[in-house]
Amino acid sequence: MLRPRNVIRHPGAAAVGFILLAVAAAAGAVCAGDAYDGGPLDLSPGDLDNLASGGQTTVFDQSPNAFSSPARNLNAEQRRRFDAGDRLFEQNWVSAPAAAEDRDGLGPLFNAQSCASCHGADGRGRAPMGTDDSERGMLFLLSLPEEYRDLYAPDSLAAPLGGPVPDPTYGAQLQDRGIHGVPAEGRMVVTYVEIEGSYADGTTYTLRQPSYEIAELAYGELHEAIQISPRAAPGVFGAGLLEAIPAELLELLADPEDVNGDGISGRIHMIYNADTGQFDIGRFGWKATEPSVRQQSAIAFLEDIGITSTLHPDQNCGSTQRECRFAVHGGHPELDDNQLDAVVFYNQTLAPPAARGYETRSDGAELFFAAGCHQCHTPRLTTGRHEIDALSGQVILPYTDLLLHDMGPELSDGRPVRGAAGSEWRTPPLWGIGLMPVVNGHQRLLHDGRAHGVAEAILWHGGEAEASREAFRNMSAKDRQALIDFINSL
Ligand code: HEC
Ligand code: HEC
Ligand SMILES: [Ca+2]
Ligand SMILES: [Ca+2]
Ligand SMILES: [Ca+2]
Repeated sequence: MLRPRNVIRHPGAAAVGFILLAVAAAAGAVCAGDAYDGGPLDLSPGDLDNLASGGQTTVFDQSPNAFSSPARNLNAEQRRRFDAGDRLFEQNWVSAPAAAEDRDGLGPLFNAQSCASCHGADGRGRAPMGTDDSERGMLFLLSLPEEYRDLYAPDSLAAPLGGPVPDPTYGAQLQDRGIHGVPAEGRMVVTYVEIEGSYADGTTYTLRQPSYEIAELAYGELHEAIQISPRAAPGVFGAGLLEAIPAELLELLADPEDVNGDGISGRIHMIYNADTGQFDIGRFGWKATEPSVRQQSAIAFLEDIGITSTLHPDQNCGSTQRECRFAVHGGHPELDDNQLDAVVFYNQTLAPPAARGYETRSDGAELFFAAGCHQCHTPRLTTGRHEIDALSGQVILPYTDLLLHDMGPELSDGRPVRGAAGSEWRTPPLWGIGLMPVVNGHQRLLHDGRAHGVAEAILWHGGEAEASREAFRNMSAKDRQALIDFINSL
């Protein structure tokens, strides 16, 4: 079963993508019938002609609803659960006390009233542009450097690599709204400076370098050592399939010491999972800080909407935020376990949309491999067992290895958290990326939405991905367009 390990760890074998493919294809043949048959090691550009990004779960929909359908292989009972979760994902929470008891408890501090207001149509949020833009698709995470842990988060000392050290007043996230009588913590301010650059053929381009500030602080100064990490809301479809990728497969993809010498050193982000009391692989969030859809959803309810659950029973108020602490709450907890289960099931079973444009993809697919994009954006994986049967054993095309990569100083948020440095990010899945303009009306990419479209996203790649970026910069205009078209066909 582990025979392929020797193959990909062979020093130098991966220096040229196609050599790896050739070697690995042989390994795939040897291993036919083994647990990882159909895994990442035996693919070639032609294999990507397969359009069913989510295996049997795939939906064939290119409309504005493309990210919002249940996995095609759910049964009738599961579809009803999906619908119940869907309603909760879209529901607007209101402040307590309210006649509708099962939907009150908003805030006291919050960023949005529903999950869907950031993950619009289950897709990507957008960073606000300028000062009067009410777009809700982004948030600011806050923390202090590790040396402040014993001062401000002594309880977390017991948990190795515990969560972020919060700001003593503002906590771990900036909430830019409050219920009546509770001042919002502050306002996110994003400004951009334009940077000029050029491709090898002389064609020029402009990138926007963002900077982030917080205005109108309502509770005094932030700690002088505060670190801010801006995050755009990613799409949520396909989350259950990502959860079902076997740990062994991710271990096979990881190469933390870059033993094979290809300049790529993806790392698994191990996260302490309070649910299971053990360390699990982080899979969700831009730095892979959450090990499960359940953990990600429960923290979103608390920090983004202000809704408590059995996982997070305390309101999101800092010790000096008086109005927040004395505000009326919506029950203990505000979200019951059945409701959390329904939302989790919904996110797990939202299907990825099929890829498109079979006829025109082949040149772009070859360039994708030639530029080494596949070294992180792993095209094809096979899921293992998931408690939801429909997600088990699926051959999927997510274009991610779920690993952390050093993306260089320009993409660094300067905020190391848990085991991830400021410049380390999880490879985001690329499935559905070409449908973002149809579904969300924009294609703002990367963790903070700074890139307008695929070309800019690639041009921001640095660190381990510098060689890939340079390969792209050195392509002819025709090849660049073919690669972009391929990405947009996913
Ligand atoms: C204020 C905007 C906002 C709201 C509201 C919000 N989210 Fe998110 N969501 C985000 C951001 C930002 C991330 C990335 C977090 C990170 O990088 O750690 C995210 C990540 C996720 C992910 C992981 C996706 C991935 O592949 O990494 C899931 C699942 C998710 N949210 C579900 C929910 C659910 C369920 C709710 C409602 C309870 C919700 N979100 C509410 C902004 C939001
Ligand atoms: C070393 C690993 C690595 C390589 C190689 C790599 N990427 Fe990425 N890619 C990432 C990571 C990590 C991010 C997220 C960075 C961030 O958000 O700051 C990313 C982001 C992206 C995005 C934006 C995705 C989104 O949802 O916002 C696109 C598009 C993309 N990459 C395409 C490519 C292409 C095309 C290539 C080859 C030319 C490539 N990447 C090579 C790791 C890699
Ligand atoms: Ca609340
Ligand atoms: Ca806060
Ligand atoms: Ca390597």
